Amino acid sequence: ASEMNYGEEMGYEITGIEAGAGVVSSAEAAVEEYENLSGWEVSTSSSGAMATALGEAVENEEPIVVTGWTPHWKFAKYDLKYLEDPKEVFGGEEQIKTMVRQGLKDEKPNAYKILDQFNWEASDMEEVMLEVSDGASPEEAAQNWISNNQDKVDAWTEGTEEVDGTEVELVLVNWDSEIASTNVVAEVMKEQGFEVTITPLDNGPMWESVAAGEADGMVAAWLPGTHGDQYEQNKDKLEDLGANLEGAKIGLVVPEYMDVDSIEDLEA
Ligand code: PBE
Repeated sequence: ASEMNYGEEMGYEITGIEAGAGVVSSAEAAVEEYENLSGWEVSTSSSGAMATALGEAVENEEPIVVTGWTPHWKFAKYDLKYLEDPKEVFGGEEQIKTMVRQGLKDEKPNAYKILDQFNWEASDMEEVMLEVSDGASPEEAAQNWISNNQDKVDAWTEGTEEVDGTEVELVLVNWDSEIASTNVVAEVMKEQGFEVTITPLDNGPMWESVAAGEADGMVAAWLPGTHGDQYEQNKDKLEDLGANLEGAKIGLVVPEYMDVDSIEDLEA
């Protein structure tokens, strides 16, 4: 049991992000499943508001529990830890996958091939995220990463031909991780001659727009757990291009200075 009554200090609140995020649904499930969390609530706002609240709490050494995920720059900026999840509500290791609309392969084969070949490491994504969190624009951070990683980019464009202004629409949710990946893919495609639009949506609409063929694709599918429901609902209308990143994870995250290691100990 923790020595301090963190629950009371935090107003029995888990600081969430966008209402449609998988990690928010999982946090709500955790509140249901862990008896010690009865009476707690998951607040929703935005990833940016969560990051601000986390930064302020750390500055004042106050307790906070956030809905967290990896890859994310917050682990490089602050000393944080995932709370153990003995009931496995948040699932295990995840992949981030690329989904495209049906028909893309025939209509825009070069765009399809780049999206299919896009694949990087958690450390790559973190590099871009950190630069954005330090104030760079997503395009600028993406271009910097591209110029330092030309070998990887060459593998993504291998076997493709340059195009002359073919339009591509990518969709994302404005999560820091997806801002990084989507902008890197978009900048690579622009260098190949595509005209790329990035449209931010909520999570459900992001999946539905690709399934409906309104958008060409997305690189933001967290599976098998985080977006499992969205995948089940839309999988018959999508083409799954496989993982673009391995070793992703979601969970409840707290600062290291908090004297608690498990979700079960939050309000013991
Ligand atoms: N995330 C980032 C998303 C997926 C990517 C973990 C905040 C979510 O929870 O749906």
